Amino acid sequence: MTTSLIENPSLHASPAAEFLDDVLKGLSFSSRFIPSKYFYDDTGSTIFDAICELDEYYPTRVEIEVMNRYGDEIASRIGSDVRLVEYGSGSSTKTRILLDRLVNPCLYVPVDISKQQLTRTADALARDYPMLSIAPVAADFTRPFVVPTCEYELSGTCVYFPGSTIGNFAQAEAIQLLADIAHRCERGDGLLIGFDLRKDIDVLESAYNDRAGVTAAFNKNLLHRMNSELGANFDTRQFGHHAFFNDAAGRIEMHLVSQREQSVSIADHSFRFDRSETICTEYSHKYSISEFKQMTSQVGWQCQETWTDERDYFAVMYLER
Ligand code: AVI
Repeated sequence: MTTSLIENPSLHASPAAEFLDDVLKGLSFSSRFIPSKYFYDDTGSTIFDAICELDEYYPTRVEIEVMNRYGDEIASRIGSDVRLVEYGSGSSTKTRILLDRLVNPCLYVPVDISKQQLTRTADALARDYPMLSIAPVAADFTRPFVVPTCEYELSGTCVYFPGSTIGNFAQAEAIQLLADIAHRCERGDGLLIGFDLRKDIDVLESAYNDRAGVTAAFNKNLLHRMNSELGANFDTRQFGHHAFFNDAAGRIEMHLVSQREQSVSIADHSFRFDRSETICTEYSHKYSISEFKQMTSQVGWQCQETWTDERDYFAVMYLER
């Protein structure tokens, strides 16, 4: 059973105004930066699903492998009769692995910024899990939002945060988000989180520079979005895609690179770009297990268990508040 979509007030207010503010602010910095959450309109979410199918892009495949292999152990760590709240639910592919194994989950709350995808996913899950109560929430989970409750007696809440999305936040922001999640939880509640591990640079860089150019299209979709939604006039052919591993910062960085000197106008503002000047559009941090334990323990989480694949490419960690 699915309840109707709950919209977070901050999403409802004026998403276009917020997008414009963030773009104008981000393009005014000397190192230009646009938050990666703006990748995910309907087109961006569809392109992201295509990225997850690419040979070079290992994180999704490997995380699914870990979930399939250790799903029973993970489900027994989480326990029965829980409310499962998923941050950035997307197409909820990995969630199905959990839902197939969890004992009597009381309520599933997928939280996502893309309303269309949320509705599609909740409808599909409701068909496949007719006994499960589903309460989708359209929200930017970095902002406060109300988590639906349920009529049954819960043993607790488990926040599920898969997909290494935590890596897309600057480290200080990631720690803040983990602290916010802890504040929204009660003592004994769980956090099941997936994150990408440090590995060979070639493997990392290939994952973000696929041969078919799907990641490049994902990156450039941001330019199309700014043109169609903010009335910007980016010449999308005059920006290239560049992704590289910044070893000192422990992260992949994705950039849009100006191919020539050019000016772009957005609303009443004009921005000049030199040739080779970039807009950073995404960080994707790669952590070690010990680094991640350290980040989470300082904000009230205790690691209970970590599961990884055979090559130690990806980790799924269960923590308790
Ligand atoms: C959603 N997120 C974890 C992806 C990542 O790997 O950082 C987004 C992505 N960007 C390019 N490819 C995939």
